[in-house]
Amino acid sequence: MFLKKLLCAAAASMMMLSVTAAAVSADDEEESKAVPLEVSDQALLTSVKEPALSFDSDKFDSYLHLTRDADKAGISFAQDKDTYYQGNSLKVKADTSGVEGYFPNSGIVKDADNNQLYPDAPEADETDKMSIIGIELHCEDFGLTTFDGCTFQYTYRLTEKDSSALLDGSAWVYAADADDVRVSSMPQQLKVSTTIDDNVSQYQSALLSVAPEIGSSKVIFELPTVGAVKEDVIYLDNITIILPESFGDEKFVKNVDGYNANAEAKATVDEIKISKKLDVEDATKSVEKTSNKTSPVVFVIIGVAVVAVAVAGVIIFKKLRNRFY
Ligand SMILES: [Ca+2]
Repeated sequence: MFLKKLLCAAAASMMMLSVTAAAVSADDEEESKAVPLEVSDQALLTSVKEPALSFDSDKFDSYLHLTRDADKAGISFAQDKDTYYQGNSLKVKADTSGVEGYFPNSGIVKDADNNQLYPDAPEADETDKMSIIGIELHCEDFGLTTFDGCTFQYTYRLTEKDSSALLDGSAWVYAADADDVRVSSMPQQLKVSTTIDDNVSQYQSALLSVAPEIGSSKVIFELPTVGAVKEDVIYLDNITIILPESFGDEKFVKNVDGYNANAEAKATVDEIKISKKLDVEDATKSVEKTSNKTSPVVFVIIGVAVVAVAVAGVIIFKKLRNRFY
């Protein structure tokens, strides 16, 4: 009996050991995916901030890629000269009768009552069960070994009409590894701005920070198209890639597609929001200033009163003088 128990205990510890070993090797595998951030040529960097991708010339074409399942939604992209943030922009279109299956962020989409819309959606790393539809950037195109630790600053335009083509009215941006597994802990959600009326020509600015040492090699702009769609889905402009502080002043990835720095940049939604707020503050201040000052009407009333008193005084004085003299 004792021997049996001992054997069982030994078997259990062997199992524990093998499980631990498997976990350690899985961890090693995870760690081995992250490579240090290096640039293949220092000349690819600049200390002057400029967009790595500006979409101002047609050279941008070789720096953009369609995602794994982009063809399922007939995703295509082209330069757009009419609706831009600065110079020209990128227009992404979809042409599909519907896409089957889940999208990578289906599991975090909530309904109006804050309940998960797709509780059975697969986990983020089960990419083979999901359709990844959209466009993506690859680190090697910009001479980088990884996007780990980099910050992406960009502008996007999403109209009410265009967003209706997307699940939850949203596009999602996140860093992924070479196997399309999302490595950003949370994807960035791009939605229509509800703060202004003009979503038609207005761009919003966005910032995506990729955490260090997570093994990212691409940034995916995911466009989960739903139902039959044959229209524009999103516009992008001026994608700036900023390296971590450890790179010193030379931390911006140089423009690769012919940036037209002389083209006038429009104000983004966020800038308009800020300036609107300032206007309100200024208005409040001027109201406060006015209320602190004595109104001119008060001076007029005082003036009239003084004159009235003076006139009354003169009349009384005259009457008294007539009585006594
Ligand atoms: Ca541009």
